[in-house]
Amino acid sequence: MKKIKFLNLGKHPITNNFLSKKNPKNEFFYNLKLVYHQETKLISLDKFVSPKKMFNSKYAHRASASTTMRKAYKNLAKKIKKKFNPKSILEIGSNDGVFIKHFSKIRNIGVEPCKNLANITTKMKIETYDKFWTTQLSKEILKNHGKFDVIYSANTISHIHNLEETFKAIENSLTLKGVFILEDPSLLKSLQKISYDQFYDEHAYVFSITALKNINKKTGLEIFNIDELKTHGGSNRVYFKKIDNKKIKVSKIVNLHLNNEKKFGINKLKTYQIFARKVKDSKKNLVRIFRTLKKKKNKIIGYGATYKSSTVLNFCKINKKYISYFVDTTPTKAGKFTPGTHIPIKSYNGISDDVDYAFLGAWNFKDEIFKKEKKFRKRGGKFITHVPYPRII
Ligand code: JHZ
Repeated sequence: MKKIKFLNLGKHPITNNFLSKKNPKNEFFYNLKLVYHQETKLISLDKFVSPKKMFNSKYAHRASASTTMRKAYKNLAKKIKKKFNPKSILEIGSNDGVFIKHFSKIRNIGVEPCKNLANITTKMKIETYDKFWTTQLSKEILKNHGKFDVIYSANTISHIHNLEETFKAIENSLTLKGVFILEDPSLLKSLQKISYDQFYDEHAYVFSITALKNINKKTGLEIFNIDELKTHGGSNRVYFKKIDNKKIKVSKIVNLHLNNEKKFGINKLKTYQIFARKVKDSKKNLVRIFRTLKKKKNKIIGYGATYKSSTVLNFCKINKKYISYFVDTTPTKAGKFTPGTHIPIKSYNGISDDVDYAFLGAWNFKDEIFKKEKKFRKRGGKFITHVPYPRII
């Protein structure tokens, strides 16, 4: 299968590797390059990083760290119960249980390779397999629990390298009427917002509906519906059914998405070459903002030490010369340093009075953050963002 490189984002560390030491020895770096797959129209990293290096018992991200996400998962659980009335549900990438805990009255099983996270849901009495999703694991789960009416996976399938195996194992684990629901950042939105930070070690892929359709030609699954979401800067919730299940009709929305993507040029290499040029401009302009502010002796901090921001900081070479420290509400990140750029991370305790600017690492939570930081903004404090273009807001 032919793949063509269109963007080189340079050397990057493991995004989950929040460092305990300021200047660690032997920090691992890899080359972050993006490629376009000519046949399937998939966009992926050129070379994948070993899953064990990324997903381990020190996994820092907690899906329940934001109010927005806690509410979103609660509402989705309600919607799934109403729409599909499942008797059993499996979640691939169950993280800290923020979603699956809402299904305590039916058979609810989690799959979570990061042991520290799997321990959290096990303690919540949710049977959790602390393993990677593979054909072998799917067979083990099938033997122990049978097939599932709903399989759900948010921000995880894009992290798994072998897509054909992944989808086939899912298809095989669904009951006849079963549905698979996937949620991942939207390629179209990432291209429109020049949010190149959706690409990092964990995000092996950023999916378009076109590519999802193409790679499922041989898996026995068919897309029947799509919800457009605001979460993570613009995501798609994609509903799959078994091809043989004729009771569920394919919504017109699916073709609408495919046509929109076609119009935008998702199927053309040229689109990605234009994107690459815009990403390089974005870098120049963001660096210019930081340099100008720093020359005028402004104090800049980072807000939300996201995995995404690791791509921005390392690509633009923005380090502690520019950002004094990050604040983040995730307890496991506090007291650590950002991977690659070694900026200290402090636990969130409001924005201190001497701060002039805050770089929005968690730009996808801008509304939640602006609501919370009224005092900072009232006293003249400003945010810096790079999405959809570098500017001060
Ligand atoms: P957030 C993670 O990426 C990793 P990240 C992962 N690979 C993935 O796919 C995506 O999630 C979906 C903090 N915060 O969700 C909390 C504040 O400090 O954008 C989080 O550390 N104050 C699994 O890291 C971070 O920001 C706040 O008020 O890019 C948000 O991380 C809010 C709202 C958040 O995902």
